[in-house]
Amino acid sequence: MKEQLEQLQVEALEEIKVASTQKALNDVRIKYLGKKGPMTEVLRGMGKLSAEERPVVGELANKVRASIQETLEARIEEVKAIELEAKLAAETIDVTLPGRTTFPGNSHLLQQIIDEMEDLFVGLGYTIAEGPEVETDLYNFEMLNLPKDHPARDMQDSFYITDETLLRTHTSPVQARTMLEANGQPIRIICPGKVYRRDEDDATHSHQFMQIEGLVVDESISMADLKGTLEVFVKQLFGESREIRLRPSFFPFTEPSVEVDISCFKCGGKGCNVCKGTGWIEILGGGMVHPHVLEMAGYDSTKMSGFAFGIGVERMAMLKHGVDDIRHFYTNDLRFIEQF
Ligand code: 2NL
Repeated sequence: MKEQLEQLQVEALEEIKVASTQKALNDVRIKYLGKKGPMTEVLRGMGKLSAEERPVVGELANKVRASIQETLEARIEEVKAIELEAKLAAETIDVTLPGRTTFPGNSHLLQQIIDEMEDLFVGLGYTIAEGPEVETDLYNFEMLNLPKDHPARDMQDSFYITDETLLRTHTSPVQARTMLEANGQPIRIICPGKVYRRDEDDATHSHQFMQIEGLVVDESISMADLKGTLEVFVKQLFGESREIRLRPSFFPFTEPSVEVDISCFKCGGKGCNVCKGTGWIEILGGGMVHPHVLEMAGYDSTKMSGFAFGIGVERMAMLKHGVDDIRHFYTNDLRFIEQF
């Protein structure tokens, strides 16, 4: 039995030595120390031994088991370290390699101007209203005092989709819709968005451009409210020392109508290339909402009045930044876009 135990120890230690994975070592453990293994068998057979032999063999068996156990544990630690090292070697990354470059973007210049205007008017208590770009003849023209065959429709040559639907030529239909929804109640809105006209594209015209229109309807709104509002807006976007000038004009949806100039921000009014020597720059159009427009939208024009104005966003951007061709805004040339 002694020889049997010593033989077992030699074999087990040899197998432990050559096992190179944790799984193989676990298999060795089960094979030699498991319930069905040779150690258990030897210990079971001890009953047959004499009283003198029993403690001697018992002691040896314990030693052999402890030896196998210890060697196994030591080898497991070794194998774990080897496996970890191999894993680390396989997963090595070179932290000195340059990473992938990302380019943080920013808003397009036109969007920046819209954001600036929205912030200002929201601060004055306005709400931002939006609506569809494919509009009906009713909202785009008729509700704005431009009946079918009215000659003023020629000012806004349009892209028709059917006889009754077209790409909106201004954002005013959003205002018409908002007025109808208001059911005769006061409103104060600005409407930014894309509009479309059947223009020949050139340096200052595009078949698609952006507009911001404002509309206030309430009791006793006057031209003074329009002028005061525009003064605040112009000083905020073009500088505190800007002044405005109102000239009579015509729009079918406002009466009276005005065109609004600002004192030149480049020369301050002396005359230069930006203001073409006049000292003034035309910036927007507006006026008092035509009583017929108010009535069509459900207001009692004897009790309520309103002002409205419309601004071309591209024109604002071109003036502010000295951009000489409207097409720069849409061609996505990074040399242009990245300047803003
Ligand atoms: C311009 C002039 C203008 C309006 C827009 C408007 C809208 C409603 C009622 C009355 Cl719903 N008016 N909008 C009024 C006057 C001028 O725009 O030159 N825009 C670029």
